[in-house]
Amino acid sequence: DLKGFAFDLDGVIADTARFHGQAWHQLADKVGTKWTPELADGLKGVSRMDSLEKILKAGGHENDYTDEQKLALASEKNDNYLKLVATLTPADILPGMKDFLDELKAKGYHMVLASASKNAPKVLKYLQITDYFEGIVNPASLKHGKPDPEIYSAAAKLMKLPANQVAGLEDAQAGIQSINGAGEVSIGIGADLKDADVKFNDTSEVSLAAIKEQLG
Ligand code: B16
Ligand code: MG
Repeated sequence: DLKGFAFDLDGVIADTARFHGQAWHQLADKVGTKWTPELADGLKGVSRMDSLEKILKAGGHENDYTDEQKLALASEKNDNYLKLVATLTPADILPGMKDFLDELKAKGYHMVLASASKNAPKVLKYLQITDYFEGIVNPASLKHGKPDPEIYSAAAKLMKLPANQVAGLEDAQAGIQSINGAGEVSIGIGADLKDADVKFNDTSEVSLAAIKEQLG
């Protein structure tokens, strides 16, 4: 039986992906990489420095910058991202997710955040939902990002639960792979997540009953 839920943040709790997208788009223009929907999609769930590398590579610029210059580019992107994120309010919680959090809390489920974003604590604060979570996996403590299972294994550990009692919610393929690799139940939100154990088209469909129905 499921006893705990690990949440991805971007694309599951709030649409911060559009802010990441805007800030990376600005950076892509600056380094001369053409911004495409495919490039944007490939950055979902990917860490800040790995995202930067992907953008540089897409334009053939991976050898144009020193490590120090790359850190400066990443920090410039983050400054722009934080300005956008500061506009978030509780009204920006994705449809149905506040009700789902309330349902889990009322029924005594464990809840933690398994986001690759170092800005996750700030985002939760702007959305005013920090208190729902008993912990946030610190992405800085991880050796490998999604799709590696490490972040979702760490989430189960935070809740002191065995993997088979944990479900993870994700909107990105890399995240679903991470959950599956950790041996947890994967809940995919959005099209094209064929490897997810439970599938929803969007957040408004997510509820305990709907999850249990699909699990059979
Ligand atoms: P930051 P998630 C991920 O969050 C985003 O999907 C990804 O686009 C971003 O690059 C990554 O966090 C790192 O974010 O620069 O704020 O540390 O989907 O795992 O919640
Ligand atoms: Mg995500």
